[in-house]
Amino acid sequence: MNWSYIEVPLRYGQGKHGVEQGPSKLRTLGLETLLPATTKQHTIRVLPESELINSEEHLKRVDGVLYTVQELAEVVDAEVQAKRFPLIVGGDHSMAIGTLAGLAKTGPYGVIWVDAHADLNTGETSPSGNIHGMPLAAAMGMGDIRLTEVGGREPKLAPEHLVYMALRDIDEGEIREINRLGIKVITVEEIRTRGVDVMMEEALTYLRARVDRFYLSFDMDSLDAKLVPGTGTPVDQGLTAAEGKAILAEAMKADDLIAIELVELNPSLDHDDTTAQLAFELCETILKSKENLLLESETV
Ligand code: B3U
Ligand code: MN
Ligand code: MN
Repeated sequence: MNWSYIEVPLRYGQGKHGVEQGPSKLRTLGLETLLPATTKQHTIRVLPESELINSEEHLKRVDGVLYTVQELAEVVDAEVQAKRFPLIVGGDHSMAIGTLAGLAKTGPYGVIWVDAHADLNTGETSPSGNIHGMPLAAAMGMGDIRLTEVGGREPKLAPEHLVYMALRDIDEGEIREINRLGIKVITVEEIRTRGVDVMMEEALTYLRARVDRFYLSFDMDSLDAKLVPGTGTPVDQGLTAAEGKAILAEAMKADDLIAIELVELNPSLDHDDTTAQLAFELCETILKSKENLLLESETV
């Protein structure tokens, strides 16, 4: 398998400084040594703070988000077309507007969204105006046209092609939409009682009945608040580190997985690099997955 490693040092989707340093922190911890030699590396550009003009109350720093996600959409599309497997690291979750739009260029796909939050707000329903709480709504064609039209007019994702995992902090408007659209939700409780492998199997069976490929987006706040001080909005009652790693390992076993994303590491908020270290280990789980090693040795 040929890898693509895409860094997205974006913070404009939320209000806290530091999340833009997620990718450089992972590099400091040695991430580059984990990347196979043939990996194609990219760093997506971010608008300098001095050039930010827009700050709309319901769509904060929207110009800064748009600048980055447009380029990310193009890069993701190009990498998938080149048959490389992108590992995309952030950065805040608004970047996924670009990932979702980029993947949509080559046709339908499923999504496993591992997150404490539903990220299904629009400017109207958002309690914060932060775009990192909106990427899935934008991808489904809901909300401000500047966000929904990244990568083209058509919706980038159908609600029945989405599965949430570890959701537990959902806004009122989001609950309404999840129910109205009938989106599949897998809770921490189910993961804990029935097991990661069983729930991943359930998620994949659900998606495979509808689409022939999927991507997984992993928000660091899917993990329990105690484990991740270095994320912008930690939430209690989340996944254990072992559960998080097992979800990624299970996903990596699937040969219809087309991309993976890790977001919302904020090194400035971290305590003694514990969250960064955990994010590094999650990347290690992804990059050292057994199937990957097998494929690597096959090509030597
Ligand atoms: N749902 C809230 C909070 C939030 C969303 N994503 C994160 N936090 N990380 C919102 O602002 O949309
Ligand atoms: Mn998120
Ligand atoms: Mn979240």
